[in-house]
Amino acid sequence: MTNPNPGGASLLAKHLTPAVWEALKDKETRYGVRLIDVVASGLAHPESSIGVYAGDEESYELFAPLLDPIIAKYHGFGPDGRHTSDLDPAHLDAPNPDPEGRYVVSTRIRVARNLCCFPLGPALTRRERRIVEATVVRALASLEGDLSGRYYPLYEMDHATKERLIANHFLFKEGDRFLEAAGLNRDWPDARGIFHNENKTFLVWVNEEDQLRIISMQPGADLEEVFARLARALGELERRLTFARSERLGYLTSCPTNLGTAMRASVHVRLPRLPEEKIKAIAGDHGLQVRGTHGEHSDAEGDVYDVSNKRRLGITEVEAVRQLSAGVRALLAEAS
Ligand code: ADP
Ligand code: DAR
Repeated sequence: MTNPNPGGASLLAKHLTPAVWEALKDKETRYGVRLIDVVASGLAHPESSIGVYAGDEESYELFAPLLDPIIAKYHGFGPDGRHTSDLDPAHLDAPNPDPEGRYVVSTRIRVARNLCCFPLGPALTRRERRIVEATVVRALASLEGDLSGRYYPLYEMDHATKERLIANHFLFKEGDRFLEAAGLNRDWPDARGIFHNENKTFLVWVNEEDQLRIISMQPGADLEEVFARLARALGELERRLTFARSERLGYLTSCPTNLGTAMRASVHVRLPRLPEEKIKAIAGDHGLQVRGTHGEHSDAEGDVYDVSNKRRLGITEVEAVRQLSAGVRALLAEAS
């Protein structure tokens, strides 16, 4: 089990001072979210890198004395910032960095979304979570063309199918200790599931860490094609659903690391000749983070690394993908 924060203190530990605790400990949002709920995961797991999860939109205002410094540290985004989005594929200039497929195994771009007028995952009741599922599944059922597909509720999925989808990077893992402590796995597997099209290039996770994780992915390094499919899908879903977002923070998510674009654009890249520390150094120089072959809290297998944008707030979607493109080019230049 990897430690996401070897040796370091979580951002919660750094910013939950006695003064902040005194100021916020008796506050409660209209959905009943209290400070102890927001910090529960980081208190249960001191090895957390961040340690907090918001229970609703109001949490980001009511508990701002704790959450704003954490947001500023992670995203470099101050309390007076205003997030802007740009999902126009015409603005993206990110030609395929590996057209011969020598290094990049696959590309995946995902965004998190939550429905407006509901709490976020940690504060959803079982009934609310089922309403979210039904609302999202109804919207997905009306998608057409290459975005059309089928929804698979988790409780109907046999173990072998689940394991195969997880191993092939299509389905979320289960039992994350940080999500468990945040209350995000409550009533599992009720109202959780996955939607995907025929060839699994467009997928939507329902009620995992966020209420939707909307994913475009395919083999190879055609960042522009993956981005265009995601942008098209988001346009269709925005016509059918109203997502939680704020002027200041963009799209709202349970973990503050996912605010703003809520986008993680990643490549699986095989780099057998580069030491991991060198890969992390080059990625870091380009604002990128390195995860293992099976995503967060996993190790690399067969020299395949998950390289993705770190910042999601105060940067547009186009800028995030351009950042990934530039970082991948730097890695391939070093690897060849
Ligand atoms: P998230 O992407 O939602 O933040 P994870 O880091 O756990 O969460 O990744 C989710 C899944 O997506 C994992 O199975 C991971 O291996 C897979 N994944 C991430 N990037 C890629 C990629 N470029 N190609 C294929 N699978 C990927
Ligand atoms: N492991 C938790 C979450 C960090 C960000 N990743 C998310 N949100 N999946 C931590 O605080 O380290």
